[in-house]
Amino acid sequence: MSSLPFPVLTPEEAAAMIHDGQTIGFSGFTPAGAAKAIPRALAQRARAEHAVGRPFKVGVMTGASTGQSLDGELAEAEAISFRTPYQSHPVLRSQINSGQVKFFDMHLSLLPQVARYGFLGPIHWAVVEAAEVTAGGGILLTSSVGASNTYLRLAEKVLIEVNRKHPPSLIGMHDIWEPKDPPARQEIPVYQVDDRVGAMLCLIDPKKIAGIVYTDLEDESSGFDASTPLTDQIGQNVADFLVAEMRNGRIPAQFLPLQSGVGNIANAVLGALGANPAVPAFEMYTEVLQDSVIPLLENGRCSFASTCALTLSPEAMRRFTANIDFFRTKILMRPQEISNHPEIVRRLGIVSMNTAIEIDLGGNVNSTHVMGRQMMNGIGGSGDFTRNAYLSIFSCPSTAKGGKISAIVPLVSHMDHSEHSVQIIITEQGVADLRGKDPHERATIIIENCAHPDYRPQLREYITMLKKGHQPMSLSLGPAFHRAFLRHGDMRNINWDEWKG
Ligand code: 0RQ
Repeated sequence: MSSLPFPVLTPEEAAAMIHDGQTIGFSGFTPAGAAKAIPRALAQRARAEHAVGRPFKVGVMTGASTGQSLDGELAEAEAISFRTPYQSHPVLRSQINSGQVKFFDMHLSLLPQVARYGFLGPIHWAVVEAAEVTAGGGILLTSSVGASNTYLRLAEKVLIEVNRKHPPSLIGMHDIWEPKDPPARQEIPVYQVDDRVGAMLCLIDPKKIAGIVYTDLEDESSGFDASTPLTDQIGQNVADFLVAEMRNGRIPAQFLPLQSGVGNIANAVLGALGANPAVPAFEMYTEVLQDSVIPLLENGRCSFASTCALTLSPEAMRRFTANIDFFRTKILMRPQEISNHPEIVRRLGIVSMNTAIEIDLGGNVNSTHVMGRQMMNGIGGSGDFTRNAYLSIFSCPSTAKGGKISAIVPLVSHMDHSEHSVQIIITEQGVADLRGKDPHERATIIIENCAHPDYRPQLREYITMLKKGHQPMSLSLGPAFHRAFLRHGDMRNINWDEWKG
């Protein structure tokens, strides 16, 4: 079956090599390029061990979130002890929130260097999906890079899933480059979005490769819901704002590279930008490339995309593969350390567009925790980009849960992005431009331009009740919206007297 000097294993044989308590660095940045067969077999193994009363849990590190075969199966088998840096699976999420799984939420760009510095302990295994492996230890990654290049280098032993769904013609789409550690660190030589600076393959000591598992499995990216009038309106507001910035000379006429988060809003924003003739053809320097960018690359509205992952639905992936020679001239996939690196984000002047769970009147953003306690997914790359962007934008619907929750609150219940990094807030209601504004001016603009009309009167009441100070802030009344939701199931019609004192 293989002319390579590595044992060909079944997924079960590969999983049998991994021991309870070990730490694994898996490929996968979103479900794109995630290892699939070995984690499934590992979950089976954990179930079998648990059935005979033996412990079996592993530490799971990836690039970002993954799909059912990795996070899903391992969580359902109760086989995860520790997880970093990002996840989005409902079962794993509930295990994190119940304290069953320890989750370390971190900036995605930092993960590879933190692993190199030894802050996360030894990495016993790298389990990585590849399109091809060479006898000399060259590994052609598939639809993402994530942190695979670093895990492959650091891990004591390596298992490879060679996935035939990904053609060897992917060669040339990856740009593998890793910085040296301080004090030998130098600049990253990416000066333009399409600069290629590294290798096409990850190169490791072939003696570390414990075996290869052959698979034929599609990525588990499901695509996105159809746009709605609400997501379309947010997308339109973002596009209109950027066009106005360009007309006012604050964005150069040739435009600036865009980063966009994942999800339906991000898809709608890119759709609106692509459809707007006033926006010139743009580049993307981003971490995740979604379905909406494929037609934009085809029709030239997006001229080049640097990304960490191709998070494409199976249909979009087939379209990409069928036209791979074209896309090889338009896309580069980089390690998350490079796709999200603050140095490059600042240098290229990236316009970052991410989604918030809630935003407060000071301009602080919560991207991760519902009601301050329940982890949603993690900070992901949003902080890497926001803190260093030329223009940082956060968008979200003005309400959640059928209007019972306001996304604009007096005080965020958890803070990921501070007022010092957040510049523009956009909901379906409008745009709040916070640049150069005093905290009290910000509060008024956020209420009048972005809050839902149902919530504006009570937000106005809040700021009129405040004692003088630099921030629009009350330690007793700030959390009132959240406390009202927890007590009454609705943030509307707040009775301030209930929360005074
Ligand atoms: O809940 O799933 O039960 O319906 O949160 O909200 O509106 O569908 O938006 O899917 O884009 O997710 C911030 C979580 C938004 C995401 C977040 C509930 C809402 C719904 C999802 P349901 P939407 P999205 C690139 C950059 C951090 C990482 C990041 C995220 C669910 O964008 O994880 O930006 N960002 N990475 O009902 C209670 C509120 C709520 C709320 C929304 N105020 N209170 N629930 N919801 N607001 C990606 C990577 O880094 C890889």
